[in-house]
Amino acid sequence: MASGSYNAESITVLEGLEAVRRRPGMYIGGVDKDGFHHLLWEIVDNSVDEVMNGHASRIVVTLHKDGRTVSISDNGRGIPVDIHPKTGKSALEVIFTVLHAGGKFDNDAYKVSGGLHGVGASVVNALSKQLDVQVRRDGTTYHQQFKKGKPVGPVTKGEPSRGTGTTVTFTPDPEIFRDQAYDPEVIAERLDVKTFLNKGLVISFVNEKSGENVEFRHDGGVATDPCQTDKRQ
Ligand code: 0RA
Repeated sequence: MASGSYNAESITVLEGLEAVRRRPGMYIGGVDKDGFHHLLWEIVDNSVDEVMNGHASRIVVTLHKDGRTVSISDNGRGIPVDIHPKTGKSALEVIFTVLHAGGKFDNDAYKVSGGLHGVGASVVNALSKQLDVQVRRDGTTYHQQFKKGKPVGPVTKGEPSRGTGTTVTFTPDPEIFRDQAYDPEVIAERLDVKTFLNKGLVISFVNEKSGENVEFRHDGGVATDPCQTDKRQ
């Protein structure tokens, strides 16, 4: 079946996106401040998984000047961009458009300990005015863009790149979240807790509104408890 044709698969994808947009509360709890921030935690958690599985060491979260657009970057393996045999679509597109895509992968390569990558990514995408994914792998840069969860075009190959990793940039849809904006203090607190709970995790927070740049790390994770630190001496 030709990719992009109007087949059963694309109808299911569109129904999934519509279901999320019609009843966002069913997927993210609500469209208030918590729901708005929940979108960011979903994407950060995918990068945290990549770090905790030993494939990445750093995450950078950027709050852009508009106060609503955020980027989450990691130096992991990069989301796979190979074409999924059954759909003729890239793995990236499936992860970002199929509800619970993680569970639908029958390829073990996409299953990782501690969960499945991509669960939640399609929900964030469906609720975003715009979402861009940039993947660095195989010495090159791949790019795909979505609006309200629908791909604007296929994955395209861009400039050569050193290293590997993924950057997701999204703006929550104001039709769904009205006049919400990201709260830098809420973000900083959450990222700090994440690095406290995950040993070795380093997260930078770049606030382009204020010009501040903070690095969160708690070397030794929960084991930095002074009682436990003492026992090692
Ligand atoms: C599945 C397979 C592979 C990478 C990822 C998922 C992946 C997902 C995310 C989400 C945010 N950052 C990520 N980085 C990686 C790699 C499979 C392979 O290279 O063989």
